Amino acid sequence: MRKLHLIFILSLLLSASLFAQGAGSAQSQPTNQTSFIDPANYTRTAMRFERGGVVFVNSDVFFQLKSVDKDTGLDKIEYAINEGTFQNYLNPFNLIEEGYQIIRYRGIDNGDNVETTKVFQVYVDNTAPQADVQTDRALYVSNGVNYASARTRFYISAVDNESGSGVKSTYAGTQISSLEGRGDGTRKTANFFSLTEEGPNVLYYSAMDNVGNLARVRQFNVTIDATPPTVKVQPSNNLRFRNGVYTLIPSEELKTEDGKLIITSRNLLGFVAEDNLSGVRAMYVKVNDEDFVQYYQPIEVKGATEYVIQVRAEDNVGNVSEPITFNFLVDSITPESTIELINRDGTPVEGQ
Ligand SMILES: [Ca+2]
Ligand SMILES: [Ca+2]
Repeated sequence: MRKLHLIFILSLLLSASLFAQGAGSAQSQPTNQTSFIDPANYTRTAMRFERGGVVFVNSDVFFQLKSVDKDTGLDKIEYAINEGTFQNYLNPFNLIEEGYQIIRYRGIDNGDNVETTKVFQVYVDNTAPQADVQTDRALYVSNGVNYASARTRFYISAVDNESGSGVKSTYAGTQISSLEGRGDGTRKTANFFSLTEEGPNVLYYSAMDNVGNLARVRQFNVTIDATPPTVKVQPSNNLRFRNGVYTLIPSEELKTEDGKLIITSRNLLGFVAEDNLSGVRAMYVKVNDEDFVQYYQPIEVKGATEYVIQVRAEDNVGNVSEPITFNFLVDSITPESTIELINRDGTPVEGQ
């Protein structure tokens, strides 16, 4: 009884040489350790990955067939790809076509004994994952500019191609030559990160699958707004601000007390807010003991009461200013008016 012993080996092509690799050469699983990558200097190498008994390779992996016959000696090895016909094996070969592939192979000895055909099944994956920038809250978009706050949490989502080896890691960073590992492409706390530098940011991002296919680096432009709006009293022809004190014209002769504004009745108190980047979304006012309500228009003051008004504003990415307190006094003094009879030139009319 003659026996054929065939050994099937996956060989990895490194540089110009072939090195036989054992079955344990799968890439390590993602870890919690931070890793960095320089995409411009990254070159995919031969990689094999196994999950649940399914083997994935990229097209840099070459297949080498070996067989040994102890009796009459080996004549040849034949192999066939998928439904193709058997051909003589001469040199290691790789698989270019992506997806599920079957390699059938058999040895034939000098006594024309044909080994029972063996089958090796493999998925070829040369396609990088699809990566995208995601946030935990909606961005504010104005004039084509994306705005986010310093509290906005980002993550890189990534999905590998169907029948692919799966996402190994996403990468992102503001330095294109040093992208940081950002997790497995799913939405979870460990994968979130923030951008804290105020102003325009360019976020570069990519993702790699388990057989080393790295997605082309893309960039996401976002402006970080970390500063809440500022609020102040609305400028008015009736108001003057001098020496640290508000004075209302024509009540200029009235004194102010402790920096409080003296105004006349039937006046309106207006407030304005300014924001540095994303713009003001809303203002809120609190009049005396009332609750904060959204501010839409100047507040009409009535009666000779004291007004304590707090004002705060929120920008379009959710930064809310601390309340600013303004004190106002309502001037209820009725002006004393007189009437005089005069000539066109302003001189008193005779007979008065
Ligand atoms: Ca893939
Ligand atoms: Ca702002």
